[in-house]
Amino acid sequence: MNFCVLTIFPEMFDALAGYGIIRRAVESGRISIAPVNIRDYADGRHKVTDDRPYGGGSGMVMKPEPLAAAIRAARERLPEARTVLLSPRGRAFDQEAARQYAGCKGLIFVCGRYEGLDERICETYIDDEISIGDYILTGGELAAMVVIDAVTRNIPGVLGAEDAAECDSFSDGRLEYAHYTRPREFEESEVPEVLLSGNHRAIEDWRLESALLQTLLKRPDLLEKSELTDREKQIVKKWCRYLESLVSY
Ligand code: 4FN
Repeated sequence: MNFCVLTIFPEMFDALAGYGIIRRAVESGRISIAPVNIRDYADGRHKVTDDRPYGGGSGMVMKPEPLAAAIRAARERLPEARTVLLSPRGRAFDQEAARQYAGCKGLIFVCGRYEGLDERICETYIDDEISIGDYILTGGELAAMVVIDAVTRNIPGVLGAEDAAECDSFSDGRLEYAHYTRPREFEESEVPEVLLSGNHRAIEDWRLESALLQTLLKRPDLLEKSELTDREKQIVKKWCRYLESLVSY
């Protein structure tokens, strides 16, 4: 997968490409991350990328000409790519979208700064608008990094066979079970006995129960969307009855 990112702060993407799984994905050639400085497509001695808003008001707007030139250049490099704007008005980016984007031929991300882009760029040069969540950011760059990170781990070969992205489909739409490692006792707290038993059936059962309980307690909204098997429903019901018993009088 080839990612191209249009930004006025290309150096920010060194942080993404320089570490861990993303770094290895770059080194193995499974992905490339090419930041393009929008300023390189700006005219004049000062290479200005922003201007004052028509109609007045505070803040600055990203000028359309440098953005259009940068997008055209990126499309020349990646003719089959989708052009995606990171924007608070975009469709909510989720795991389903991460999987779908992983199947794209290429992705060109446009990162806003200041108050955002001239609207005419959004209308004519942008295929998708996506948002990583409802909070105010100072720019689209961190959002683009979140999306590149989540998309990359769905690309075949990026994760080891051990924790392949397909394995996520099990934990899909729910939280993971609680994890433990050595030592057996830490600050007066013990690892659940069953995890030391070597009984793999019992461990699998415990982990399923743990995952469902974590989700029920901490992210019940996820249970509404996820499709549970009859067995899983039984486990959730059992815990609901137990939790009810704690507050009944
Ligand atoms: N943000 C809100 C309402 C109005 C403005 C903002 C805001 C960066 C260029 C956009 C924000 C959030 C999620 C990109 C936010 C995202 C951005 C994102 C983003 C500078 C203009 C701006 C109601 C959501 C709080 C600044 C709400 N996902 N404007 O943040 O780019 O991708």
